[in-house]
Amino acid sequence: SVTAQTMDQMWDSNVSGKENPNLQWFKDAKFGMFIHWGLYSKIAGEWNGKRYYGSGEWIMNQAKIKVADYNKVASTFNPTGFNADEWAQLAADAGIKYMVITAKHHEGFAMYQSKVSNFNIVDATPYKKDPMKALAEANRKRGIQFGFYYSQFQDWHEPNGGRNSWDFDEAKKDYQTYYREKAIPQLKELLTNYGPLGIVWFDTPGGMTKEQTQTFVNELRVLQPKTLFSSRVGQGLGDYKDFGDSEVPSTPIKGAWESIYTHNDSWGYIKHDMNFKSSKEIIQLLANVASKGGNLMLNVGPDGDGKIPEYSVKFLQQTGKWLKVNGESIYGTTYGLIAAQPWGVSTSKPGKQYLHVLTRPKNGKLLIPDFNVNVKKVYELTDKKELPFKKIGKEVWIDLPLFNQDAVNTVFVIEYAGTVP
Ligand code: FHN
Repeated sequence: SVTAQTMDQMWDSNVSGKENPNLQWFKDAKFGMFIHWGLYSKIAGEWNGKRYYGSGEWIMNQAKIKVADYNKVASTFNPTGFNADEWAQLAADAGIKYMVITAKHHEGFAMYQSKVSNFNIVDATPYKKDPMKALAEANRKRGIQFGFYYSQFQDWHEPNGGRNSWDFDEAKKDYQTYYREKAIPQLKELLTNYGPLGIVWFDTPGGMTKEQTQTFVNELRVLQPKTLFSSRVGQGLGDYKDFGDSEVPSTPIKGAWESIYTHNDSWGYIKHDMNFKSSKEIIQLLANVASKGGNLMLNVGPDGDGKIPEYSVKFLQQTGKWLKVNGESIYGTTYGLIAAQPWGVSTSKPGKQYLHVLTRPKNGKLLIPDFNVNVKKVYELTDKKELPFKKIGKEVWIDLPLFNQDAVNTVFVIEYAGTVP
């Protein structure tokens, strides 16, 4: 059987030492959508005729674009193709339970109406509307938790913004001024003007001591005590752990945590091709992350016109189709009690193990080792058809029916009495 590491061994334990009571929805959700959308979506990985591979949202840094030149992009940004209900419906159809969108990325541009800085979508672009109000509403209408990503330290637009800027002299920066004049007031706008937020997703910490971060967190929490803060708020003060980009822990982990992935090598939209994951890879990634006890937040990058690219729509619709019939084996589960096997991974509910068979054994027999419990029945999740099984010592052997190997993971269920040793 499987033992899970506790969070304390994984990262600075939460200073309060107790889990946020509002985490249950998050732990049950399992599947979120990350959206990176900003001026970089319009530049789309190409500047002055030169292409930049990889994270499109870093184009300002990669091409060392001067702030004055980058500001001009705002006057061409007019995403008239944006439709909040379309995005939220796509998320709902994909089986998404929460959505986190970039309110402000490192470029320093606010994708919402900000009174703190006029470098925002309403005051600096011909679009002149605030997409975030409509998007928040469209998600809530569909029961999807809504939240914002905010780059709280890196801000390449501001003279005192942290890290990686090239227009300003690092030695002359006053981070506290930046926090006081921009980051904190903008975060307060987001926590005040867009209704109940499920999450504020910070990225990445810097320029503050542990005490200053604690004060920062306290100031924000009072506005919406139920909102979850991601661990990249820094100093161990988040409500749940975010692993590194595209990182999945190798062993099951207790507590609330999230793996974040983008389906290609970029978070922001780029116009040239990138290697994409197929929906089969995404579904197997989701099963693998859930089998370790965590959530997968998968990124899409809408383009400069406000459209989610066709390739993203396709894999989200296929993922949603699979979840419609197999969602019971993902949503509300905890980490699997059967260690990962050559055939696949498992997830748990009381008295049940869901077997995500990613590769059918050649002899058609599924071995469940160390499963010394009283097995009541085994069946395929979708058609509930019972399967023959044999208990030999501590092993359970299941005769698998032939199934379409090209289909994404097929899920079988073991119902049992007792506790897995
Ligand atoms: O620098 C950012 C990057 O652009 C992207 O937003 C990712 C998403 O997790 N976070 C930072 C790199 O880890």
